[in-house]
Amino acid sequence: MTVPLTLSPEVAAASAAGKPIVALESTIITHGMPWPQNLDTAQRVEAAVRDAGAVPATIAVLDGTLHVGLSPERLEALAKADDVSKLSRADLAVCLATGGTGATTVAATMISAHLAGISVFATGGIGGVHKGAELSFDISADLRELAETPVTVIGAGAKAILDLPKTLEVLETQGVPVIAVGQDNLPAFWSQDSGLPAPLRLDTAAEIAASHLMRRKLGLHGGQFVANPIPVEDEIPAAELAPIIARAQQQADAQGIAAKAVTPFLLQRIFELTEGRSLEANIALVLNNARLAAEIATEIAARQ
Ligand code: PSU
Ligand code: MN
Repeated sequence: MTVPLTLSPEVAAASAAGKPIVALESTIITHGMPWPQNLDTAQRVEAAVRDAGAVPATIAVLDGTLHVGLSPERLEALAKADDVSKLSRADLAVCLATGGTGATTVAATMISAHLAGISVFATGGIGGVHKGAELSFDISADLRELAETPVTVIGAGAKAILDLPKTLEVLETQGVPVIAVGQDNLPAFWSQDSGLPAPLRLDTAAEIAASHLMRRKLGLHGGQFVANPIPVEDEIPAAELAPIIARAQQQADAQGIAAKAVTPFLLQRIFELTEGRSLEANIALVLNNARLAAEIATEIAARQ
């Protein structure tokens, strides 16, 4: 029995030629953004990767096959569908074994990218330790995946809906390098600055690529988390967002939202409470991450 894995023709050709490839997740399309901005963003992110000289590989499970690289038609169908499962590490095998369809989270996208030989993956933000985790135990499987699977993940920090100090503690315990790009503090997704010092700082794509390859030489399991701050002109300052996030969290608690539903619920409520501004910032930061990921993938390909 083999893994039902299909590379798109473009990704297969890039892979055979040793060209830089950037993996992209699909949960952000199906659960992280509303239609039609989700499709428009997914297309623009792919274009941003291409403009920076790399090949995009958007990843999803369609009818029991793990697709690495989606045709424009498949991407559009996925963005339009409203009954797609959210697949993390725990869900991937069941979905594939039963012929299901699902969108991959950061964790499942890392697993898939690694299977396809892709080292670099761009997203918006990673999952982390939720506020109130001391009672709910809600800690994203993304953190454990970063400790396990050797893919460099570029995000704009962790979402301010999370408990950021606890998220950093878990990443440190798991031995995951958290690298802020070009600044000392950890960025906080919609905001440039979380107010927390980042454990590590690097300033160039070349340094991040060298560090990725050094981990491989050392035989270390797991990936790197690269926290790339949102451009200043696109950010929503943390102080402005804090009361909005608190309100969204209260509503989630009052409605008993739990498990997989928490992140999509909070993102949707924050979208409504900011009258769409959070989505605009989210789109800008994903594009920014796609560009940096393409540079890092190019640096890694040049050194191999
Ligand atoms: N970042 C976004 N939007 C999203 C997510 C991240 O801007 O929708 C998704 C990612 O797929 C991430 C997931 O892996 O949320 C985390 O979900 P959970 O907290 O349930 O592990
Ligand atoms: Mn969770």
